[in-house]
Amino acid sequence: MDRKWWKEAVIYQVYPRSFKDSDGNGVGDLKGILSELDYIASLGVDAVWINPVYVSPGEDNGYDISDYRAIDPQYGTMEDMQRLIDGLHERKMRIILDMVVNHTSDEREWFQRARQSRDDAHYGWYHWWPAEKGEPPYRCGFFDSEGKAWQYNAATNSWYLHYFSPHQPDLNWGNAELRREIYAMLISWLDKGVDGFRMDAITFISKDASWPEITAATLKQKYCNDWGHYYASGPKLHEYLREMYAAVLEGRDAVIIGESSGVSAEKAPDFVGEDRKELDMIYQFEGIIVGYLPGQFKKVDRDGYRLAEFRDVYTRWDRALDGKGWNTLYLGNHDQPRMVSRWGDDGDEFRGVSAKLLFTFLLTMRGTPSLYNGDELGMTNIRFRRIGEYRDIETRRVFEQIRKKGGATEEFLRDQQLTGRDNGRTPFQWNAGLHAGFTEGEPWIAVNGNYRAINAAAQEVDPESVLAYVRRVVRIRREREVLVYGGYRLIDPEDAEVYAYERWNEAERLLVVLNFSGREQLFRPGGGEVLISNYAGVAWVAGVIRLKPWQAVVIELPAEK
Ligand code: TEU
Repeated sequence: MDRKWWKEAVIYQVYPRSFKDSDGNGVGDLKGILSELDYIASLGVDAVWINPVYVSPGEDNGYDISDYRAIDPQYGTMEDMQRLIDGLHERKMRIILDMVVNHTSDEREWFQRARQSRDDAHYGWYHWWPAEKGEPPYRCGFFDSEGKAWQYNAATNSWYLHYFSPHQPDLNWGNAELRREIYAMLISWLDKGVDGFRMDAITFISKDASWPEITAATLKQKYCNDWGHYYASGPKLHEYLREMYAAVLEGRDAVIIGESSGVSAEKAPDFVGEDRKELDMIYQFEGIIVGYLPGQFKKVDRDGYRLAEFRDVYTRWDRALDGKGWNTLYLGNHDQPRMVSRWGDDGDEFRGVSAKLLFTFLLTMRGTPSLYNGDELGMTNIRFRRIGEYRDIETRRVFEQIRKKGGATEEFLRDQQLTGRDNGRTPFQWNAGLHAGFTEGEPWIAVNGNYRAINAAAQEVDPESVLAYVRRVVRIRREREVLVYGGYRLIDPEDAEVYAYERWNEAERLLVVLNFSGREQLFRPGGGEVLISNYAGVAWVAGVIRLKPWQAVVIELPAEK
């Protein structure tokens, strides 16, 4: 495998809206991030991924872009962005921008023109169904209050396609002029010094514009009963990705990471195989849906998930890409609940140790890890009770869909306490002061009430904090080549509560033992030296470790001959 900076990197994701507010309007901004660059550098990370800050009406917190080449005034100016690029580079970190090219905002000039007349040159930059043909065939609109993806437009007497909200019309990648415009825009950002892109919903860009009827039965048989799988199987997807790579990435040292809903481990090499030249890495979804009840919207088993299923997904993905392409790891981001609430135990007793265990996993697996801001403090789900507390378009629209059908809205709200996206979007908890030190104004979304106990200032002075542990494990990952390029080997695949694996190469061998339970477990590593653990001591008697609840231990073993 070729060596690349992005294979060796640890990525830190900053959600600008909730990170730090510099001007008191209650919304985080670029100057806020600039004021905390030393904090970010202190984590030891190599690259920072910034969620969208382009001009946007904010229907979907910036994922509805109306100007790709300018910064939204609520986040700052282009000068601030340039200072951010330079400030990160000065500190030896790279910057990855989030880019949304599956759709635009309906306020984007292209769409404003397109919707005036079928004769407008931009009409063909979007997808339309002429009303003389009757109603369009059903497609699912994720953020639509009726769950539909077609919206009628009177001026053109036609329907436009929107996989997300009606304010997010899908771009027509079949139009070569549009594609050229997108590539030029991406290059203009690389020219400013940006080091790569996280491409939003990129697997959805190719559509079968013969618009076949997709019945419930087809969806079930061919697409795992998931619209994401259908949307990710467009006929020209690979052709467009290759064209984009050739036009934008070829010959540059930038990275392109695709958010890849609807892609299975088996198909992953088609996207990131090193000979493919399509994407460098993808963020997969199979890991994040472990424990979801089938066919239901973000509903999880209240008894938790099964470790066997979790371990199987990560092991399958590692095998699928072994020797072929490069993997990624994440357990939280701006679309997910808080990592410790979903995958660990966020109660007072085990919050710290279980968060540390999850970081041990992320930082010792094979693949580039992305750490989501706030998770390094063990921040937890806010668990809103009422729909009015939510800001997220997804939660609000799905609530509407259920209400319109007379469904169980109370039950939906209970599920959202565990899985809703706003759980991961509450303000970063800097200190025990007003609004957790995030803003001097009124925060755009409620601050989690536990900020007096969970905050960065308190953890800075506590050598046992989650924050201190994350810094230690990040350092270990950077020092040990085996943790980047070494192989992955599963140990004891049948154990119901303990996930154990080795990372190895000719010179080094590390054994990672993770007790994914709140009970003590016995494990027999057979020797070696403890490199790090999330508890002060490791109870080791006659070759057997008595693992404490949520204990993580990394053991150095003698290298294989
Ligand atoms: O997420 C889109 C995405 O691919 C999935 O979350 C998708 O909605 C789901 O798999 C459907 O089954 C991205 C962004 O990360 C998110 O914040 C945006 O809201 C969304 O795109 C629209 O731009």
